[in-house]
Amino acid sequence: MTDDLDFCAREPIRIPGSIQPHGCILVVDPDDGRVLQASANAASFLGIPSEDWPAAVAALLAEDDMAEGHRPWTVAGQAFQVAVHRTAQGAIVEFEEAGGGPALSLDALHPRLRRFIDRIDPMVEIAEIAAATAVEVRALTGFNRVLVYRFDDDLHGTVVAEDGDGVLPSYLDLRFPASDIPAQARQLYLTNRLRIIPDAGYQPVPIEPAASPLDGAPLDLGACGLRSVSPVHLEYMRNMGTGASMSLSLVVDGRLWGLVSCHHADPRRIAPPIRAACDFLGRIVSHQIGARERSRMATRRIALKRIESGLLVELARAPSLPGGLFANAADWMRLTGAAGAAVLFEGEVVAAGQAPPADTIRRLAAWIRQEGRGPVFVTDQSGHDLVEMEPHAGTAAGIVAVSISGIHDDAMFWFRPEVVRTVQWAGDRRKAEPGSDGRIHPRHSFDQWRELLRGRALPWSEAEIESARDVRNAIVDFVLRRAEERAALTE
Ligand code: BLA
Repeated sequence: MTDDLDFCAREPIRIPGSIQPHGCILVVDPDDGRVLQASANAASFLGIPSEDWPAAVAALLAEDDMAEGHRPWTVAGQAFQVAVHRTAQGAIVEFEEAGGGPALSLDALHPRLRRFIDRIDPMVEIAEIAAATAVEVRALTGFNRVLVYRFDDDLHGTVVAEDGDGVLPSYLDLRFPASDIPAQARQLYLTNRLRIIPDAGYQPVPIEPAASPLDGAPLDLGACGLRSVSPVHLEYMRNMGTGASMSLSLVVDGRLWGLVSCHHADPRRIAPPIRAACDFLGRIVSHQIGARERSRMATRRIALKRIESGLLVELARAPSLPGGLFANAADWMRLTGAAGAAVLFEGEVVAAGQAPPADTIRRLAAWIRQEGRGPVFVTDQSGHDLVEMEPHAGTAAGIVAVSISGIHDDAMFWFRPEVVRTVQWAGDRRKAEPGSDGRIHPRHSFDQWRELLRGRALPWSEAEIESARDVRNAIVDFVLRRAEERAALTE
């Protein structure tokens, strides 16, 4: 799949050289008001000839309020929704028709959003927030189907909530491969939080001239709502049976946590004020999810910290580190929620619970050191990191290892067994294949495809990894102190 990812990641999505036809753009030199570039439909869309363009935007650009987002603007007696993006290649002015799509007045939007915020505020589970979000976005926009889609560590995503009217099939609980949304698109979606494609069957409108007169480069449309989208993605939408889409980014702590993805069977426009409300809602939901994740982490940390302090007191009293750990095996394992644990100390292995054989642990420790994977090594798929671990998936598919010596292989380990899972993919993900044109095309079917996932343990949480790191620091001190005491005795 990596080849597909690379292939798709080369799609130059910020510089398509064209826009979608539900609006037009003018690129204006902010210094002299000259129009540098325009979409080929500008004269017909605005209803005025090119000589009149500079006058039509002069007052707009002179306004102090250069906030992002659309506002009403009249050109030659005709009402538009206008947004301005200031870029190094000039001010990009986007025009859309006023009143395109279903309307909801700002007066009605504000109390709606406030009620929504009040509703999700007391929710404890992220799943509840996701479900409420799908319902609210659908109520605001009237799309046939709204999905909340969450990324995992492998960048695959799962549909965790859905609201729909039954016109489009349900994708709830299905997993979509990482290659459906390539890296440069994810990068762009961190800053550009809302995308809309009102008609997947549209004819792109070229930008003329193609190169910016200011720097000779193609016009960067990254910030632009009318940006023409990648043809591969349009093919994907047609294969999925969707005529229109809108997606909102859910960004938590600077990373793309997920998307709210909206679909319609037929073309569908959403007016800028409703898009603005959805964008706002996406930001609120992102914050709420972040808050829930942080509070879950904090609660778990507090519980683990208690176990950790108890264990450290016991270890301080114990005659030796391995002896102390073994005598307190239950707490030792609970520290990270492991099913087994081991320590390699001065060449000896002491293990508790479900752990692989001592020789395997020694080789694992040597490998971690040689490959520079320490001082804290974490995996939930050890056979993937080190082939030798494959036969031991039953005890050690998941490993947290922390080194406790600067010079030897000495280390502490926690293990988790493999948990075999079935994943329901939306379509056979191996089916994105090169066509006769040598390009990679999206798969044609999104029918469920089951895959048995082997060799994987339940992933370690941040709180658990943090707890292993903490105990490592304490033990390194402890080991050093014991060594110094012994040195003092022999002096
Ligand atoms: C973009 N792919 C996207 C987007 C989504 C998806 C949401 C953002 C654009 C939008 O808002 O419509 C995928 N949509 C999904 C997924 C779900 C969904 C996973 O609703 C799940 C419920 N796509 C492919 C292949 C390639 C590819 C093989 O399948 C590459 C060859 C590319 N997808 C691709 C590209 C974009 C994209 C290039 C960026 C489109 C753009 O913004 O220009």
